[in-house]
Amino acid sequence: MKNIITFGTFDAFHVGHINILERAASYGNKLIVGVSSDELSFNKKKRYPIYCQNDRLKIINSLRFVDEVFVEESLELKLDYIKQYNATVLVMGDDWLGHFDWVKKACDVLYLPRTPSISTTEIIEVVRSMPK
Ligand code: C2G
Repeated sequence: MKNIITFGTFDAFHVGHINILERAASYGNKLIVGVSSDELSFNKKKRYPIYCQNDRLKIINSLRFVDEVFVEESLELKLDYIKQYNATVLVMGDDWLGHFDWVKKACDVLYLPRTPSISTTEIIEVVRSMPK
């Protein structure tokens, strides 16, 4: 049994999120996803997500290649989550390259290439710039 763990805000859910979750799942038998709490998201991005944490959890939990979800309360708790969920691989997009190497004592860490040309921030900007 190989448990894969990954983390993210997954706000305004888009194909880049699907791609990383689908690829993460392909590395093991079980995919566990830590979805950032609204407070953690605010601390990271200095704005609250468009979708509240319960809705973001519900969306991620409904995907066929996701087995379990939980609320990620802090970036510093990564090692505790990895141990709690018996994860053998941590998968993150390469915008986080090197950032979580400190958990390598507990599991493998894989940084996968991000899907180009799409992000929640870009979606917000496009919608904002649309004529009323
Ligand atoms: N992602 C991607 N391609 C995109 C956009 C996002 O592969 N075009 C990936 C990110 O690299 C990340 C995941 O999708 O691995 C979730 O992205 P975000 O929702 O932006 O998550 P973030 O706020 O960076 O949270 O503990 C770490 C985090 O909580 C990461």
